[in-house]
Amino acid sequence: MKTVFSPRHAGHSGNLELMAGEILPAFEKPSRAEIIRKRIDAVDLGPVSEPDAHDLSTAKKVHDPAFIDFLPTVYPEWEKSGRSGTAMPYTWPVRGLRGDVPPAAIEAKLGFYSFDAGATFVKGTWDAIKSSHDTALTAAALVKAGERAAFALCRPPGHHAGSNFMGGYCFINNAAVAAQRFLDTGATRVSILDVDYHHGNGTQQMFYERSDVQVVNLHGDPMQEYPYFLGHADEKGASEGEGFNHNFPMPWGTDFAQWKAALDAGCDLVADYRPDVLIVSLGVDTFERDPISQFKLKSDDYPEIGRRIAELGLPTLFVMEGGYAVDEIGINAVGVLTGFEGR
Ligand code: Q9C
Ligand code: ZN
Repeated sequence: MKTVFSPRHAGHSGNLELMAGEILPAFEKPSRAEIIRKRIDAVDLGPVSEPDAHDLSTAKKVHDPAFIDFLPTVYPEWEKSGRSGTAMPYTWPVRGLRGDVPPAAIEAKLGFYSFDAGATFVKGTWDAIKSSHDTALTAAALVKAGERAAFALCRPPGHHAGSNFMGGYCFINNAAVAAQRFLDTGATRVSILDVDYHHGNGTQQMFYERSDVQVVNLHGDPMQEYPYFLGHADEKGASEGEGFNHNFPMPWGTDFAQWKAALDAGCDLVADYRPDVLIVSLGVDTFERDPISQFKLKSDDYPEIGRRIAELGLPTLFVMEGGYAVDEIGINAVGVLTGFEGR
């Protein structure tokens, strides 16, 4: 399997994170991608190439163009207002406040375009976001050109980013942009299967009223788990999109036997939809030793996930999302891919 990977992800580095009353180094850090990259070589998964530059026109079909235009301005404006370090929001236009007027102040704009404090910026963040977006589109082009599968080793991840909001380490929704690109280049139906531990709230929001992108999510129950405010089983899609969104919330402590039953059910829904292409939002934060997650999957389970997905027989784009147990992230993420290849 071919991989697309950009060293420019590394500029998104040294970010801080608000975590249970403390400010800590962010869990979403450069070594995640570097260790996956090394594991690809160690198991000889296949060639790794850098992304081509893509314009943002496809991103602006699934995101509010004003949101996309905002992202590269964040850090320059942050510095212009005399600040340094990590840019992050601290105030949000919740129910009853004005959520329709972007303010002028940079700290307020950060809140206007986010749902939490988890999408943070340093100087190299925009370049990393753009490289991650380019990585997804370049890997999508490989699948479009006839590869059975390709791996977009995206960093930063994307599935928490919605049409006009960032959060949860995510800025541009790489999987959603790839889905739109497939539709714009001949596909009629695309499925997104999100196996990250966290609900892909951004992906769900973007396609909730659309029938051309089926979204299937397996994740921690939003009653207990981040991102909390979306991802319940009764969210089935609306208007045109009714019946095309599927959620499988699971409780803390879920082991592979339980999780695999949800994967089987999700794969059956994908098969019934008969998509032209499958996009897998690949998070491995379901791992038993993930530092911020509460499922119990073991390293041996990940190849099994890949084998099950391969049984669908679909052209498949894997897009990297979460996974914070850095020591095992390469084994687990690449394990899905080697399992998909039947080895
Ligand atoms: N810092 C992905 O896996 N954690 N994002 C909330 C407060 C946020 C996860 C705890 C986790 C975001 C792509
Ligand atoms: Zn996650």
